[in-house]
Amino acid sequence: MRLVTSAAAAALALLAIVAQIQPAAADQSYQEFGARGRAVDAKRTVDIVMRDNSYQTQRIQVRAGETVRFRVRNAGEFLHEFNIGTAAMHQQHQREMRAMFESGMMSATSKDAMAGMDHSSMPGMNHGAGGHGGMNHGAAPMRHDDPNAVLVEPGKTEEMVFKFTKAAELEFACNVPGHYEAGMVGNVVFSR
Ligand SMILES: [Cu+2]
Repeated sequence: MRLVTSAAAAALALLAIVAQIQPAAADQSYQEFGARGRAVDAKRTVDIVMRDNSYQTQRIQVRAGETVRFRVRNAGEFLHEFNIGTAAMHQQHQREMRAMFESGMMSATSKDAMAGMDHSSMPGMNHGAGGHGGMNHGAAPMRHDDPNAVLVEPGKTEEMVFKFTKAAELEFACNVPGHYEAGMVGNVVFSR
């Protein structure tokens, strides 16, 4: 019995280690409450206006099962994000974003500060040859393709269609370094 227990403990410890070394880019946590939506299923469009550094709206109301089209406009002068997740997910994403800023992959005004540079030889970038349209970064942890988040450069508007599959305690937030702390966060409220 003791042997079984210690074996189980060892397995748990190993799991904990494996969980820690999982690449952050593989964060699929959003699947616990949502999925990429299809535009054809969206019966409602919610306009989001972002400024430096706040959202015009502090609260979004949705229903479980609903697909919403978010039209996200950046009326500020800096790069901003509209990301739907739990507080823990935002915290994790803030660490990743900070790393991207520190590495120069992103800047205060650009989500792809290295566009146009030849960085195909950089380790971990995996851009392949050609086809670099600024969005499709393959395995690089750019997260441009996450169904629950969109990065919008100053003056631009982007759309994101998201299906809320299950009620959860969610926030929409900007994880550009310093912005969440400055108050660039709001609540997603599920109504029945
Ligand atoms: Cu921001």
